[in-house]
Formats: sequence, structure tokens, C-alpha cells
Amino acid sequence: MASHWEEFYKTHLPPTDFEDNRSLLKEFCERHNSTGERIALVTSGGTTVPLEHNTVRFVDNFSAGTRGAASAEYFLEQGYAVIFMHRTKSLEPFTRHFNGQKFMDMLELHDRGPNTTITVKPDSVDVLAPVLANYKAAQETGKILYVTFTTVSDYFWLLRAACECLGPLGPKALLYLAAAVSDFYIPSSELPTHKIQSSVGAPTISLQLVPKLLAPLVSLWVPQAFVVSFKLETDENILIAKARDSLNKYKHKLVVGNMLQTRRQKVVFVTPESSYEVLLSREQMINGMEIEDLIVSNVVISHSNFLASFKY
Ligand code: 9Z3
Repeated sequence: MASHWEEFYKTHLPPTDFEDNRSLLKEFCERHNSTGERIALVTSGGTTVPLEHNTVRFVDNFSAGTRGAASAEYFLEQGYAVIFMHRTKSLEPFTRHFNGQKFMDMLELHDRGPNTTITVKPDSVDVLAPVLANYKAAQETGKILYVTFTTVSDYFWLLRAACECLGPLGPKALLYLAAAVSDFYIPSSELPTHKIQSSVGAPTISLQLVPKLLAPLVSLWVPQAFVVSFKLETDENILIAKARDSLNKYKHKLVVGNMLQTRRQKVVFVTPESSYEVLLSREQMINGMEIEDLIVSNVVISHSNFLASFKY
């Protein structure tokens, strides 16, 4: 009998841009594998669950992709090549610093008829320059690949394709699964084609469990990789137990637990041997330090130890 995840891929079509993304992933992984670099796959942002094939409405979640976008920058700083697999229109590395009106407010318009010019305000140069330098460096050295998903089904297709391309890197591949992936969905076969009509009364929407992809991911797709998953809870009393359950079930290396309410200040690292908090001090917070800086530094140390002890 086909497993739940195999059944999923049989009954859900890949997204329309799937083959293009697969080629990009393949080229990126082969290029960095040939130079012996480490690659971090960072997943980021939330998945949607459409309620109709021609989607007017969908179920979504809170994630703006802050964790993933910030972490991608810190992995680049640590010398990793990065696949940034994110929800369309969620936060991206580098541009995240200048979201919304912030960017416009940094610019000055010098309207001189046909010789109009635009400059960066002097007091914004210090803010923009380092971010721009890091952005340009990542682009020019081909160190970052952006791929996007919207629905939970898109995410599943893209995740498997990324894993297939990362497989040959063995333990040099690091998976950092920070996307907020829906646990529930409506199978394609049960979706109405057209917009749900209010004239037939209030709809009853019945969701089903998504397959747990961490199982094939760890045991079949990238069995040698260093896999880090995130666990989000809102009830502190169950966080560590849930993180430990996940490690016991899927046998990966590390679960980073976080609470919705305090995720910007602290997380808990749960490994098969131990659990410890990683948190920003008051002073670090005042100085504008981001917790992702600490999370990524700790993850990179664990990945290095894992690589050092890896038996080929
Ligand atoms: C996380 O727990 C991330 O840290 C956040 C980041 C989504 C909380 P933001 O985008 O938030 O910075 O606002 N991601 C994993 C969430 C998740 O769906 N985990 C699944 C679960 O908890 C397992 S992979 O069951």
C-alpha cells in the first residue's frame, strides 16, 4: 500500500513553474557541491490551503517569514550557499530591512526637468550601504537561490525536489525548516472548481491531515544531511515534549522550539541528548541584535561537529 506521502504526490499536480525551479535547484546544488561548499536550505513563511481550485479564498497563517529571511543572511555570513525557499511575497533577505515606506523615505528626488536624479539621503547611507554590499556580494558570487511557493501542495513539491538535488552533498547539506507549514488541507479531489457561493448557505469545510514529510525526508531523501526542524506552540507546557516527540519519531538532529508569543527573544534547542535555551539578553535586544544571529551560530557549530564526526 502506498504511504500517505506517496499518495499525496500521486493525487496532487506539481505547480506550473515546477520544472523551471527544479532545473534551478539542480544547477545551484551541482555548482556548489563541485566546490565543496556547504548549502543551507532555508524554508520560510506560511503555506496557504485553498478552498477552491480557482482560488478566491484560502486558509493562511501568521508567518511573515522574518525568521527565515534573517537566518538566510546569517547563513551567508557564515559562508554557506543558501537556497531560500519562501512563500511568495513574504519577507526576503536584505530587502526585509527596507519594507514598505522605509525605502522611499531613504531617497531624495532632485527634480530638474529632464535631468532629474535620485540620491540616497546622507543619513540613510550608513543603513543602506552594509545591507546593499552584502546583497551584491551574494548575487555576484551566485551564493543565493530564491524559489517560491504559495500553497501547501506547492511547498511539498518544491521541498522534495530540493532534497533530491541536495542528496549528493551528503552531510554538507543543512536543512533549516522554518516555514510555518499547515498541518491541515483539503485534498485536491475534494475541492470545488469554482468560487463557493453564499447563496447555497454557509459551507462546511472539512480539513484533513497533511502527510508528515519529515519522515521520508530524513529516512529517504537526504539521509546524510543535517536536518533542523522548528516546532511552534502557544502553550509553553507542551513545547519541549512536542519537540522531543518529533526527534524521536523522525530521528533527525535538532528541533528548535519556539513560542508564538516570545519567538523573537528566545528559543529552545532540543537534541537527542539535551535541551537548552538560546535567548537574547536585554542588552543584546537594546543593541538591535536579532535572535536569528544566535540561532544560526549555534546551528552552524552543531553542523560543524556533525561533519567532523561523520563516518563516510
Ligand atoms: C517556526 O516555528 C518559525 O520559527 C516561525 C517563525 C514560523 C514561528 P516568523 O515567520 O515566525 O518569523 O514570524 N516554524 C515552524 C512552524 C511549523 O509549522 N512547524 C511544524 C510544527 O510545529 C513542524 S515542521 O508542527
